[in-house]
Amino acid sequence: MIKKILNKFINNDIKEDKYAYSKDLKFGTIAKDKAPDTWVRSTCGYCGVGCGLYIGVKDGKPVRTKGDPSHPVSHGTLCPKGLTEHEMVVSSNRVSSPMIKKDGKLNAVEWDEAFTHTSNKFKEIQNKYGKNAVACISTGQFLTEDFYTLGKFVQLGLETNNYDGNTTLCMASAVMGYKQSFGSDGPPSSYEDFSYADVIMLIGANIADNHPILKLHIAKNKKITGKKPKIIVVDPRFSKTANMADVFVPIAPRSDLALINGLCYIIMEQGWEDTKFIQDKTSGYKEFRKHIMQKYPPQEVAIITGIDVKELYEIAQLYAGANSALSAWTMGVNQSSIGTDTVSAICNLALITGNLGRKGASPFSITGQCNAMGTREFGFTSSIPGYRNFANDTDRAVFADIINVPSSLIPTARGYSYPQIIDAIDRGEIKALWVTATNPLVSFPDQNKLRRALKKLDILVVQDAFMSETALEADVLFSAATWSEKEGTYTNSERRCNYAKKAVEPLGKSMSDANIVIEFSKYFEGKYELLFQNFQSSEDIFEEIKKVSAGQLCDYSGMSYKKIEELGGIQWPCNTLYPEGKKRLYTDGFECKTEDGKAKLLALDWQPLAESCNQSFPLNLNTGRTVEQWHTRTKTKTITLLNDLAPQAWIEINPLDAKKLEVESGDKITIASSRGLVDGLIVKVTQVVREGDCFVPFHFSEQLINAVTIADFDPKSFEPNFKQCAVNLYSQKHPQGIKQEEEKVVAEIAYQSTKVSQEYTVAEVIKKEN
Ligand SMILES: Nc1nc2c(c(=O)[nH]1)N[C@H]1C(S)=C(S)[C@@H](COP(=O)(O)OP(=O)(O)OC[C@H]3O[C@@H](n4cnc5c(=O)[nH]c(N)nc54)[C@H](O)[C@@H]3O)O[C@H]1N2
Ligand SMILES: Nc1nc2c(c(=O)[nH]1)N[C@H]1C(S)=C(S)[C@@H](COP(=O)(O)OP(=O)(O)OC[C@H]3O[C@@H](n4cnc5c(=O)[nH]c(N)nc54)[C@H](O)[C@@H]3O)O[C@H]1N2
Ligand code: SF4
Ligand SMILES: [Mo]
Repeated sequence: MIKKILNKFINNDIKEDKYAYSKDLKFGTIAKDKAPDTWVRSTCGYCGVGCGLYIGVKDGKPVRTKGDPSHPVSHGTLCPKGLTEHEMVVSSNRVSSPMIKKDGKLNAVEWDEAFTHTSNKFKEIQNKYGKNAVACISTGQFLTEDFYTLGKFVQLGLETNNYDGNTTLCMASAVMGYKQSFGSDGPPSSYEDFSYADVIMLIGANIADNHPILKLHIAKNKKITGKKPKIIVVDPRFSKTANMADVFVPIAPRSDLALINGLCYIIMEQGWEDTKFIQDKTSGYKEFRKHIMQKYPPQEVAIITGIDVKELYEIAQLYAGANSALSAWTMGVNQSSIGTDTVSAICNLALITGNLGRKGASPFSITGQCNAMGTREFGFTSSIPGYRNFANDTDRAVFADIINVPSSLIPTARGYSYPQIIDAIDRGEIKALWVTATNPLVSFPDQNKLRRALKKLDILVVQDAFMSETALEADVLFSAATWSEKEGTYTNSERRCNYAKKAVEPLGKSMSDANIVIEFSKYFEGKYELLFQNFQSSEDIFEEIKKVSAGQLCDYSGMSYKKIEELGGIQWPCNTLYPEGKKRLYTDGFECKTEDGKAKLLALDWQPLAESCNQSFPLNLNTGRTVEQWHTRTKTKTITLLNDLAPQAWIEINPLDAKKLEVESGDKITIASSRGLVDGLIVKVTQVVREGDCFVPFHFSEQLINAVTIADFDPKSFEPNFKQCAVNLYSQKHPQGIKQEEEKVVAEIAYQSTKVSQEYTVAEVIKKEN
């Protein structure tokens, strides 16, 4: 059989480019006609791991990528997306010219026409309805230089503060959680901590699919510490990452906060806490302890989480017994309407056990997009660049002074968040939307509501490098250069600022995002002169970023492009005190940004889901990713290798639910919530998901699962609750869907609608209802 496959690969009749990888693998060489003339050292532009790579260039086009062996993050390795990234640049889905829609069709135009048309429209709207009637959505996939420029223009040039990013769908809860606990955003950790921890707890983080190169750092652990670390995976779904676990915790959907509080209860009950650390480094212990001991006894927590009391004790003992415990999380935690508090609960657990500011000991938010971290520091969305506060007079004055603008220009408050912008469009308050490097028509929850809102706009401007679903709906399209066609920096999860070099010229008429903004600003009287006169190159922009950050927690002042390249990235803070950067925050002598310099222990409560399972919609829908595809697939859908591996959406359902629907793997079914439905999903019958749960990837616009998801947001971070909503499934044999027995529904409703803090305990209510 294997021979047969190999024969197929080396058969000359087969189109060369389609099987190029296999051929290369077989012969261990690069097909001659694709051998690059030069290799340009750069950084991967997909995920927040931030791997170092070389881009192979031939005849002005990227033709290869290969890992950079000297890079401290990836040591020469890349995942399948990094390995095929050059193909993304030359994809047939690219846009090469600005466009304007006429008679329902996008037509290529010159930049001058696109900018004149858009600026006239923006001015007309702002004159009629006020400055804030124009809104902008940015992204975690720009270079820092791009979105620093964009933020500066939107906030200080267009003077609207209705500005937010797709990062609100992603990292906002981590930002707000860190702020609550430590007084500032900023992951305190290093990837190196995966190599030093003796216990690693991965919560709602499927790193095997989504941050694969991180496994390298776990693999090094045994070599360094002499023993394999214990890995705890907390996830309602037995993800690929769960395969790595010593302890798998199949938690009830979105009950993580209760689980963590329960672990804290056991640790304090047993006297396993780190009293000295609590005393020296934290505040609020007394109230925290009282809150936990009153409300989160293990018996209660077992009911909420579905994890046995005995197992809770085992997990608590493992975590508290570690010399250094690392807890790392991503979307299973952030994407929740109690995401912010769940993040702070994870910080609480780290704090009471003294797991902060040491090798291998940290609460670590892993970032998603290549530059999610950069937007947090310099995005000008939820804070003023350099982690400054809109509401703080000094912060505004200092920032204005550094960039030489009147301080009256700096907004005194954050404007609407992403979901609030959509609501304001729906109400008719916002008339113009400028969407940059994000594709809301696939990635935003509750698509019917979103689509209704967007129809009400006077103008939709989309700035994209590819013909995305949202770009297709644009009135004006600004065609952007993408990764490898522009120069600048990305900052990864461990605060490492990496240099991404330009390897080829932008496609057609497209320009770098920073240049689009700078050129556009010239159509608004005096704005270019006020904001961008000094920006003659990417490095000029980086120099301003350095000045803006000097003396702040995210201090870049000691960096330069040259130094970043030499060192393979630099972790902030980087200044005279830490000229080569700093691996960890909150180490000895490095205080939190709270009033007393101490980390806060916070009394936080688990809350039931906004939408409970019920008789019409008795199952819970979980959504997420797979290793081969990137988000809305604009970048991956034309890459043969990736698409061959994951060509279409699927739905994972438990064998018991499959039995109720009388379906088998490969059959097609429909999924629906009270908001929308998706037809023709291919069934994968698997015990990976619990009975009553199902999982669908959100990558595929053809099977738009965000038509089904719920518009329910964390009130502190505004992050959507993407991972849970009530659905039903419909098969050919069961067109009425799954019917849940009455008893179970009653129990479910009681579970969903009862707070632990209320008069009755959950256990009592369930007993009563039954
Ligand atoms: N291949 C690939 N890699 C990517 C991306 C991509 O699109 N493709 N995107 C990047 C981006 S922007 C991001 S944000 C990251 C996301 O990376 P991850 O957060 O790892 O990705 P997800 O698949 O969205 O969700 C992670 C896990 O959360 C679990 N989960 C669901 N509900 C709960 C719950 O209630 N509790 C807990 N504990 N877990 C739960 C899911 O079952 C899933 O296994 O990936 C980045 N890397
Ligand atoms: N149901 C569900 N929905 C989700 C999630 C989930 O887990 N479940 N996850 C959420 C998360 S964490 C995220 S991060 C979002 C991601 O959602 P999106 O941000 O919508 O996803 P992308 O496909 O990465 O969109 C990026 C856009 O930028 C374009 N682009 C690429 N490079 C460039 C460039 O250099 N310049 C410009 N101007 N454009 C460029 C791409 O073509 C693409 O259209 O999805 C969110 N939606
Ligand atoms: S792990 Fe992330 S940064 Fe590394 S190659 Fe893959 S997508 Fe790129
Ligand atoms: Mo994300």
